[in-house]
Amino acid sequence: MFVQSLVAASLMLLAPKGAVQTSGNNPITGESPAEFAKRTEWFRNAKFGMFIHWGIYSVPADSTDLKGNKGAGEWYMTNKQAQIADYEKFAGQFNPVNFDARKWVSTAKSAGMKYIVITSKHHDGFDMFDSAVSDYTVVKSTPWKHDPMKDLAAECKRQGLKFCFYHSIMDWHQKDYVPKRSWYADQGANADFERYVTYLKAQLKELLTQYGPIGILWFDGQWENTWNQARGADLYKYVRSLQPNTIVNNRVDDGNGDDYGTPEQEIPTKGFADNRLWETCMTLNDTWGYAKNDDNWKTSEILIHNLIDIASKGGNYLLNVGPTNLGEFTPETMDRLQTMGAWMKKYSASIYGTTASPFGKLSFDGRCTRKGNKLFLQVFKWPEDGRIVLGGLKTEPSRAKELSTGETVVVSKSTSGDQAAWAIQKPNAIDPYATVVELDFRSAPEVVQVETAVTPAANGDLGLMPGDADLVGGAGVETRGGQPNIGFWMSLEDKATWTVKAPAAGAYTVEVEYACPATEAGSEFAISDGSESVHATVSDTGDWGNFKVDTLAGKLNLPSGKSKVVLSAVTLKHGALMNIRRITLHPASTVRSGRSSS
Ligand code: FHN
Repeated sequence: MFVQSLVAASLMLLAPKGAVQTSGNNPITGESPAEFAKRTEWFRNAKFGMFIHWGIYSVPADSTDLKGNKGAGEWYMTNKQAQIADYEKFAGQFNPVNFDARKWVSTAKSAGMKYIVITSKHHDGFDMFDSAVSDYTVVKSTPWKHDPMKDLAAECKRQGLKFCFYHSIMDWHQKDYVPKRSWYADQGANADFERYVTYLKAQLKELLTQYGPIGILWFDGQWENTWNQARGADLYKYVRSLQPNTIVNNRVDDGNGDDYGTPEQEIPTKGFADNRLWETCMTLNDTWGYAKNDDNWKTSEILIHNLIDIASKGGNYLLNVGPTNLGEFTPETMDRLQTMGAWMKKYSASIYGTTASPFGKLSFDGRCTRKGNKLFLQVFKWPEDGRIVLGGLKTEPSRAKELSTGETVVVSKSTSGDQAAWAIQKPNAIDPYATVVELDFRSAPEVVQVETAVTPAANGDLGLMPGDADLVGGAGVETRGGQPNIGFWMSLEDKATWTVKAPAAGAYTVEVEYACPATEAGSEFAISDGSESVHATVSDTGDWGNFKVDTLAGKLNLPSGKSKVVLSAVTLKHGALMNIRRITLHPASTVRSGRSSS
């Protein structure tokens, strides 16, 4: 979840920025919104891609640092504070004799993925392509002596997937890149960063002229002080000058001229403002580059629900694979992608080419996507009574069917009396991950926003969950241990607000399920009912994924009916507040006369 380096976290704070190509012309190229829409149409429709982090770091395949903490496999040089000469030895051991481009691309295609973004060069500076300006390459420095990018570009063309490159601006190997790693003997006294930019552009020219059409140039590693928005704008223009149709992500440097946002390891609560394009990139386990010590694989259910959730908010899902040093996908990778592919085979029409749900929070456990005059309801879990209620829909569907079988689904006016609410009966054909109901309309469905509220469980508890929160700021929902939590809480401006509906005015005790490592503990937070609040200091739970439950001192007083409960940080002692899995309001035994609300 929360990548162990604050560096990644700083990316989170930057990710939503960048150009908005839906209003004015691109400030760098002058491209109009219509031209931008045409260039990015395939990306908007694709919704699902494969990220591949592959390099010589797959030889040690070790994501731990010198203290044994788990990080990311591709950060081996930093995790181990390796000298360049020691790390270079892995190039001589990189011999992926089982690499099979056709199998890799077929696996992506069968999973329902429409594009592949692969690391041409990661921060370690090792080139996984054939370069005339470097000897530190897969062709010149390994016993394999082969350029896998040629094979993958050809296979993507043959199988109809877009071929895209990841390229790191930061380079821990190249002599002219600065800043140098602090443990290096050479601190770059003779480095010439302008010469490095010339080298960077020379390699980008090779990538953009030797491998055919490149769908996306996925930049990364733009956060160090030698890079800036002016350099980013220059690089954006340079890439587009070589391949005008290539899409460039915001990590070229989050300037005023990039094409889309890249939230990482998290799914924004809502889509980006102004219809800005965005793509969540995420690992299958906890590391991008293969690490034999990382077995924290996400379940297929989480992955399928993530794909649906992202599509329902108008984004793309870039799901990462870390191939081994032999050039193979791990068995867990194959298992997850095959399961996702089976679901997509049934229901991809509810994902590809769709736009975000027109609804606010739904009253059932599921999501919605839209395609013209159709709405698709992806139902994760059917209630005991076998029906869901869709509120806020003023237009009656002309037809409803289960998408994979065509079975007619019964839709009737909800008995709640709400003219915009419809009861939808569970079909016979149910999918274990998510069943999709297609609603057809003779004209564009009219939708009104319905505010949903958290209502009490049978025992009177009010359970405030991450997915029900209205999040403001950089905080976002991610998955840990198979359950959602709010993470990336990096600012005093961040806020989580729940709308709750209490049956009567009353006092509630407050219980918080949270996680925080010792290095980040000590911040203070408050939970407010609008007039009073309870405060606490975050204590150490051992790790970002090690959750514990604390009951806070004090009580909240809720009025009968709807009201707001707000979580905010009072102080941030280090970089982040905590991860929050759940806040539970328990009715206190003593009930005070409370305020009433509408
Ligand atoms: O530092 C990299 C990391 O290794 C990985 O490549 C991710 C993928 O988005 N990007 C950076 C961390 O934000």
